[in-house]
Amino acid sequence: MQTERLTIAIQKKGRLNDDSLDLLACCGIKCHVTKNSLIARAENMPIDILFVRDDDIPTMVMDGVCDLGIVGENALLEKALSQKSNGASSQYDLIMKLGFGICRLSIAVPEESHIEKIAELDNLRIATSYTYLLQQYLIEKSIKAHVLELAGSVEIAPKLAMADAICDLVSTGRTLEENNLKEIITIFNSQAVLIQSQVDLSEEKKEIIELLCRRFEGVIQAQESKYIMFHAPRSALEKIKSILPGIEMPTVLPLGGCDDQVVVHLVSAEAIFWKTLEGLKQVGASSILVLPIEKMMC
Ligand code: PRT
Ligand code: ZN
Repeated sequence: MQTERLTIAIQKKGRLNDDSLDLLACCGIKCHVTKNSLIARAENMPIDILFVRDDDIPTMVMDGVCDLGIVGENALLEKALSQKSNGASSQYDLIMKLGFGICRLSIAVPEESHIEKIAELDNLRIATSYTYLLQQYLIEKSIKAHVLELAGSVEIAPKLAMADAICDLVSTGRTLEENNLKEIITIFNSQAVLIQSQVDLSEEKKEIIELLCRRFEGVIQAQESKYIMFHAPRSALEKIKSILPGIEMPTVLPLGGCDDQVVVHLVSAEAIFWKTLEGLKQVGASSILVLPIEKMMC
């Protein structure tokens, strides 16, 4: 009998494509992807990757067409709210946040506008591609603004006098700046997420999902962590513990030929800044190395 293949939908082209493919590759899924691939068969696991528009991923997972999907939380919630307004339920499980595709959905107004607070948008026009997320926010804040739906190039609406404000995704803020707009409030913080269909899956598929989730977690955890190695005087170990976050269990080894010196190895779950390294140096540490971690399994 042929093994059932798990299907994962990812964005075909765009901001989430590279990171989604990298994540799958880091999890050990080997497949050959060409520019025009619509589907790629993993060579070493019973998994098929489908390449689709990001906007279609939530529906494909909710309808059970795909077992898993990687999509921006913004696109997911917008779709879920639109389903709700049509009286349909949105069935999916949010498995985990993936730590990439980080952006925020913000309201912005022209630089020269006197508007500073959200309450001042009462009765004004806001252009957006995210009508449901925006409407939900306006209802929560009891603001009666007119929401104008635009499929793209939302930033241009104030220039064309179509709207007084916009509500769009921001990451660096450069696009707002280039269009002479200033952010007044963030209504939603987003990142890529892994979602799973609620359709009943075979035991085989459940097992692969479990294995994949463990690997996803390992990769994400590894990306956030750093491996640190340095030499230090044995007498400075207590001071070092107060400088480094999460150092309860460092590996301390003798340094060949020096009784009063040790080699310290540890994994830090937090970012390591120059200031921390300078602090270590001040208490006598030397040969300090901070290395990225590729995979991690605790
Ligand atoms: O073709 P397809 O429909 O699949 O792609 P798309 O064009 O609809 O989406 P795409 O690739 O632009 O974005 C996919 C997902 O990436 C979004 O749903 C978000 O979850 C995430 N993401 C992260 C972003 C951004 N950052 C982002 N900055 N999506 C869009 N932007 C746009 C934003 O709309 C604005 O035009 O980038 C501009 C602002 O960027 P900054 O850096 O100038 O602030
Ligand atoms: Zn899209």
